[in-house]
Amino acid sequence: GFGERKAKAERMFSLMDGFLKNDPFSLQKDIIHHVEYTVARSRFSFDDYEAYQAVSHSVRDRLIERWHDTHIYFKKKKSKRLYFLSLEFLMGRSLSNSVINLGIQDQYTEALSQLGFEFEVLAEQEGDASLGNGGLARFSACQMDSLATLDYPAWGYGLRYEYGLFRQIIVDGFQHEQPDYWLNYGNPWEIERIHVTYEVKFYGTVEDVDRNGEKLKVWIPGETVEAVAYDNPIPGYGTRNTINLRLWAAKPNNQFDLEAYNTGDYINSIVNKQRTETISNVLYPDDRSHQGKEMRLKQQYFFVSASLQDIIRRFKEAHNNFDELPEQVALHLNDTHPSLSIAEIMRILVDEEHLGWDKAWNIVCKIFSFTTHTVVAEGLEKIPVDLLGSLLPRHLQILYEINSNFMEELKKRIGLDYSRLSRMSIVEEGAVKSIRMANLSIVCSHTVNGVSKLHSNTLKTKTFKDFYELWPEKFQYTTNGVTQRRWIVVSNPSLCALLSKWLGTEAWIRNADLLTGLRDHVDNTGFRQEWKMVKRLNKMRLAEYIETMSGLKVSLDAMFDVQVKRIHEYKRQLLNIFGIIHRYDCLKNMDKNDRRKVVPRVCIIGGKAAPGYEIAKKIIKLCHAVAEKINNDADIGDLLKLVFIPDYNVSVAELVIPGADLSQHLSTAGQEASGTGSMKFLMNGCLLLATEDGSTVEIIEEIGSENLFLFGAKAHEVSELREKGGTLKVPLQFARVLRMVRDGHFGDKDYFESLCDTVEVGNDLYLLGSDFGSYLEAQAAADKAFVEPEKWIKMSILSAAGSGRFSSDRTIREYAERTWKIDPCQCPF
Ligand code: TH1
Repeated sequence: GFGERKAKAERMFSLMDGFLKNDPFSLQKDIIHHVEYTVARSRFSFDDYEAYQAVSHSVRDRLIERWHDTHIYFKKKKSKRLYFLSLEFLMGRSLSNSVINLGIQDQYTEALSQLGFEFEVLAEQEGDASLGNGGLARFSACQMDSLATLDYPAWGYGLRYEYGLFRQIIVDGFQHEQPDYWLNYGNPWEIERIHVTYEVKFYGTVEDVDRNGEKLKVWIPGETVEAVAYDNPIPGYGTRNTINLRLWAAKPNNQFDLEAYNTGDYINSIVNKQRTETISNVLYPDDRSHQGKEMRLKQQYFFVSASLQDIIRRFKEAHNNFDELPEQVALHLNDTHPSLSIAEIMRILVDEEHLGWDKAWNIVCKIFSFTTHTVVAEGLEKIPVDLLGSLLPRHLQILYEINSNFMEELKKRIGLDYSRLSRMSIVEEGAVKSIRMANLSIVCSHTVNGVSKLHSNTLKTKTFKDFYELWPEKFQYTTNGVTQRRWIVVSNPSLCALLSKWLGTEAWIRNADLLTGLRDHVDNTGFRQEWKMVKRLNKMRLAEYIETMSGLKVSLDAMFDVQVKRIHEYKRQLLNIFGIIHRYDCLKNMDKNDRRKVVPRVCIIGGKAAPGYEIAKKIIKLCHAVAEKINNDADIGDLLKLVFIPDYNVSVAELVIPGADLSQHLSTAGQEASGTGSMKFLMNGCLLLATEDGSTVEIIEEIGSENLFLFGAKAHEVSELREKGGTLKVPLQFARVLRMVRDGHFGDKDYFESLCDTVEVGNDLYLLGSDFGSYLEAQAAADKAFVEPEKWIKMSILSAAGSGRFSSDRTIREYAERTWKIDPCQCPF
């Protein structure tokens, strides 16, 4: 009985000798314990990596205690839960983040120094968990941190890719991709749950069955794969709450098919089984573009099916009526990637739970919310009907039925406007008949979120105009954010200390709005001096990194000018490179006297190109070619340097962002849905040079346009400029730079030709030519501000002071209150 089990549990707990203790002495004991028994190294001989492993295991133990308590508490409280479904999470490293959020960083630092180790050195042993591409994936990670910190009863669900985002290596200036087999040395941050498994089915046929007069559809699948859960504890800051990120891995299931067994084809049947493991094998490296690939669809369904089985099982443990589902469960679709969830939950409720279509549909429409991160209609996910029908035949039927019901309802509302009906249909007719995942998500979600104000307006007036007119109340926007725990506390400890000192409190770590308090000190010269020192220190760290990586020595007096993000034409790294060529050209044509007035610059560019994205790869090569020329020109010296930082990822970002004086965000206005990099730079007191796009528009509202360098066409001007295309006047400087590249100033004339073509008059989709003049003016304004250090520092302070709104805590609170309708649920200490 219950009493007996409780007594047993209590006895076991007393055997544990209470919870783990966090004083430096106890920590040392635990670390040494793990060296001996987990890492299995002899006590007195272990290297930094082994020490990192042992330390991580001791941290993991502490996470597990809180993670257990949190889940027991959530269960007891029966509060409504949020399930955050995302195919991508860019978690980066976990060690520093965990000890900081657990509030035991000082104790660990001391414990380790008594053992003869430096905490930071061990933390750097860790490899990144790169289970995502770019902004969307890092945003998911930031949101998990905020969900935990704000005590929301939330779970994240994702895929445990064995190969994360490829490693970028540069050979001869060209990008090469190498596999990121990140689990090679084990992963102390996950908990394998061999008993939490579900069968996921694919292929097969659907049969009509008559069961006691009731007509049923029965799916007879052709392939079964097993999903195994791997749990990743996510600790909140300043709370005991530690939530779960559950990632699924595919395992072949253990039942042999009898036929193979009987015919004696033992080896082949094992080889065939191994194929199923490949489902969670590798992350697709395409950012913002999609191809109708079968394996990608398999991944999506594998993820959706395992997650929903898990969610429904948990729901059924505590409730026996599906009418309660909307009060107990919120499902969030992070972009359309998990949107097969809609068909899957309908299948479960209709085919397995026998609720009947209408009842099921009413429930389903109340539980989904959807965030779209994209702008362009061409970027929206579409799945060819043939592909879907073969992989998931029953789901295709369900999608057709959802669509035909929707079309009927729509006809009643708008009449027989066939062109509008066909635009809004979930099924796209055409050369390749396909399912429009965004339309599906909009139809079934109670809320459709944009990621910035500007993006949301684009959704309402362009991308999803028809839907907005039908359901204006569904459309919301929730501006993105980033977590100050990772982007200040973990990555910039000196700034962290400075902020706490001058704000007189550490409370900003949980409440970023308090950063506005910095405005009170902006005229204090002592404060400004310290601010300057912090920046200098971070520039030093970055300069050291650049030197070890590339051998290049850079001057700390130069302006560190950074553009790091995925390489994309719309992000216009090419505009940056053209600006650098122009600067170089000017320097070459200047006399000694004029040169003395020039602000020295270290231009830093970093980012990965999708492996199949030719133009993006050429941009990387051009960057190297230009760097080669400039950096080896003795005549230029420290006045201009260009560095490409290879393999940009979360941990590199943690080093680069604090060390930047200026950062560039150059997307053609209207193209960047939000942009979250800019928020991280802003928090770190870095000035922005940017177009009025996505999140920048809102940053301006917070810090004032006088504290950043804006340029370029505004979003509402872009379509007109594009139409004028060939007739636009391009500045002479632009034509000159383009000519230099075409003429082979930077070698590889033929190779760069097609790249140059993309920005030629009449062809210049992203408007590099028409924005170039204004870009150079903004750059000149930045130079001018930099030679007045006191002015620059004030702008820097005011940037950080206005960054509070861009904390993901604010984002999550808005989602929780407005969209998910969930309440905090704080586990007692
Ligand atoms: C990005 C957006 O481009 C960026 O503007 C935004 O800040 C970020 O999401 C977070 O909202 C996107 N990343 C992806 C990745 C894939 C598909 C679409 C997008 S949009 C794979």
